[in-house]
Amino acid sequence: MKPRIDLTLYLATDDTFIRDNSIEGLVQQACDGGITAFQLRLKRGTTLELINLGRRIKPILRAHRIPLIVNDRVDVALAVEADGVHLGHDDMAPEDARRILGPDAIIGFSVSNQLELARANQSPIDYIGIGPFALTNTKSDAGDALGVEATQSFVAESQFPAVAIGGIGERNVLEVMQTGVTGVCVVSAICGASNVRIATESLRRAVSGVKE
Ligand code: TZP
Ligand code: MG
Repeated sequence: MKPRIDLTLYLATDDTFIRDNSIEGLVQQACDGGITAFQLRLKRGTTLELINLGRRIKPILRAHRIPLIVNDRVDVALAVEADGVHLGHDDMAPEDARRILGPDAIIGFSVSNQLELARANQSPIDYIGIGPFALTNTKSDAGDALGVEATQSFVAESQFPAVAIGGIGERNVLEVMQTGVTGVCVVSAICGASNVRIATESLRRAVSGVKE
């Protein structure tokens, strides 16, 4: 059976914020604080390191019933028996990922313009990530900020539930939720926080408050 993905508060990781072996601690605190979905995203490191990391994180996520999604890498998702993958326009095509991973895998697709939205709507996916919502230093090739209006129109035209990503934090999370997205995906707002658990709790409160 396909696991459910709750997009309310989706955490994605980034190498810059991860020191030594602290990722398990970060994931533990973020789970305790109330993330609802998790994406393993590292731009550096070997394939072996990524797989080993995925294997270490999986039991923490499982204990909280939070799905493990692997960024870009279908092979890594298979190796660690993750719940799914998140793909961008230059990653493996969703059709191929679906064939390889099967009907129960969760597949996410990034959308930053109309063309990608049109492609997403024809693809065998489960959700889209719309972004960047605002300026971000976390992803150098993220592109121009979409802001409220473009995000809103992408959400309205999407066949799939949508999460907004890029430059989202406590200061603008309410504005983001006004676009109709199901939730928000953040990297620095949680990974870069001095207290991961408290930052997560407060973002979760804000997003869940809007959804009630
Ligand atoms: N995709 C679009 S923007 C982005 C990704 C992975 C980075 C989001 O990071 P942050 O720190 O939440 O702005
Ligand atoms: Mg990608």
